[in-house]
Amino acid sequence: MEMTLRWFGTGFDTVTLKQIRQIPGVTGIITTLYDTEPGEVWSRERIHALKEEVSASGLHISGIESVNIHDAIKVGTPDRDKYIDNYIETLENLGKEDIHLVCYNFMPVFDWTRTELARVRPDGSTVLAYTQKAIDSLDPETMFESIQGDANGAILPGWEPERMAKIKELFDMYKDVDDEKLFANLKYFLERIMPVCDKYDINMAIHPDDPAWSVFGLPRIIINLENIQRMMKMVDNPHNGVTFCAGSYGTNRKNDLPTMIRALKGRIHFAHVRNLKFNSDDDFEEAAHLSSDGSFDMYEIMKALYDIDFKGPIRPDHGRMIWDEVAMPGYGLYDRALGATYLNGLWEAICKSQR
Ligand code: DNO
Repeated sequence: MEMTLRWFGTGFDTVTLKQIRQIPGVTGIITTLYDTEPGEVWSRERIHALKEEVSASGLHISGIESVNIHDAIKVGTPDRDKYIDNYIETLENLGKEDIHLVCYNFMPVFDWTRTELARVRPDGSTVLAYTQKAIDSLDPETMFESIQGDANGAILPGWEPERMAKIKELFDMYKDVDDEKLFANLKYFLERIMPVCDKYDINMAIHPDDPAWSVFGLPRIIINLENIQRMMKMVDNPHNGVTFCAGSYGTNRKNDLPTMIRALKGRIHFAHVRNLKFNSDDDFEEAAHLSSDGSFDMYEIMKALYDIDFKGPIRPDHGRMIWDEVAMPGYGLYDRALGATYLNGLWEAICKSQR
């Protein structure tokens, strides 16, 4: 595996490449062109400039998170081919710039959903949290307004104010889309992009729906092993793989994370590893990466990745806000640096004990 950190780019991230370079064992950057809209073509020039900026800091780009999918593709509207053509052009430009990993998601309307961005934990740190009660008693617009104040001025991926401004329109677009339709639209998209992925050896790594169940009545399909296997079988190409996000699949306590990892051998192209603490089945908060701070056994997760001979990029995921840092919720420097160091420690111990 290669330890990486997500970075949103100059002007969007409070964390600098120089700081990331100083986290021991982190060599790769997972990034994006944060100011592009879904459906837009990424020019080769801009990708090249991003690459140069990252390599000037002594790091390199290990993958893109995300190239977002236009709603027309997810809904399957008549103009979807235009947006798929653009997506293919972006993949082509990434391939020409020697970038071979793309993380994306197929969640309708929202990306990940949390009901609080700054829940205070007993140690005084603040974390992202989710409680089903809040979702059941709010409409999405009210929820956006209620969490926006805790975003520390950052634009949260998937919760961009322009999108939220047309939220009613977005919900309307999806009114006839159920799970089956979403699967069919995903298949259509994957079939069209696989030739360019084959040509440039680009691994597509779908990110799970977070939380791993339907929110606000919207369909959500990338939620468990059965559905991932269905997705991989319907377009059976090794470039059609997954981002194994422990914190997202782990929201559903029926998902046994180490078993899932072992079953996905060869098709996990990217791993997000973090811990959650459950207060009940439908109330959880994000914890430090350390096993004893949350509900997951992080050793077993890393051991499963080791056992499947995982060679791709891995990154610590949402961190707590600690030591008075002010940053995008989940994406400060300090706790993710602690997370990377802890995961690297587990990995070293696993490797040495297996010799
Ligand atoms: C949340 C992230 C997601 C992820 C996208 C991938 O913090 O893991 O926003 O980047 O779902 O497209």
